[in-house]
Amino acid sequence: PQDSYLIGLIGSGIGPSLSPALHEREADRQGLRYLYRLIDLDTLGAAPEAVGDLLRAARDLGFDGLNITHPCKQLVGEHLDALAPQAEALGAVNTVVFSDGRAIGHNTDVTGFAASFARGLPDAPLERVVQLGAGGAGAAVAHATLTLGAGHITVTDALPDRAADLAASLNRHFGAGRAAAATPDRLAELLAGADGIVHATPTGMAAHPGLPLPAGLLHPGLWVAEVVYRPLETELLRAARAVGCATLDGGGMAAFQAADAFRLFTGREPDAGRMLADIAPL
Ligand code: SKM
Repeated sequence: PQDSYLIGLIGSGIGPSLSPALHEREADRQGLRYLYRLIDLDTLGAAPEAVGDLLRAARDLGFDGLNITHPCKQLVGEHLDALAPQAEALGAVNTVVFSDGRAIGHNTDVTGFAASFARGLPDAPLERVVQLGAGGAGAAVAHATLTLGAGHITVTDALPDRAADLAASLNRHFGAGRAAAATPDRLAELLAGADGIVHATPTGMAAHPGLPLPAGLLHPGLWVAEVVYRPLETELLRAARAVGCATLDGGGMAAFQAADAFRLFTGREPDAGRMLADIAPL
């Protein structure tokens, strides 16, 4: 196998991304030469639709692979030669591998959340799951949760159409009756009978402080899985732990999606546990 790699991230406003450090540190520990560069649409003054041209440029200039983030994950697919099943099912790509002149799309947000959940909440009951948030991250984690064997998932979103669209697409993919959409005013009733909550809205990030639901709806019979990882300890996780819920922070998804991408780029096995340990101090 080769021993030097050039990887990029295409997206908007990606200056604070942890990906360069996560990938390069793991590569350093494996003795690989590995550069992870930011290709920021904002810096380039480029529109999201430029992702196709940027992808071809990166391939032509010798990049081995790319991560793709907001707002390009759903735009890049049409520029690829093939899609792995997770990316095809979701209609979103976060990892592109160049090999023999072909560009193959993958989605490691799905596999990353699944790996994090399996590791962090291995015994969590999955009969009835409530998910807050039906945006890009929400679609990925809902796919992961149903792939992990969740019986039924109810998705809420401040935009009711977005929740309905995600539920419809989950039912098409996983079978009728596996998913439903609900408005946030039904959360009390939904959570009373649920096994756990997946949180996939931006609330709790530094720019969107606060709780995504009334704290009084949390009860000790729920587990709570968070997608936000900056900060690692969100107000939701603190409130959930205070009432006795088992919790999973967002660091695992961040680390495991990077680990899965690293494996795809290099063909080498990353030490995902070490990558996870890198997240907290970053
Ligand atoms: O899916 C990931 C992507 O691989 C990298 C990333 C980042 O570095 O900000 C965010 C997510 O979209």
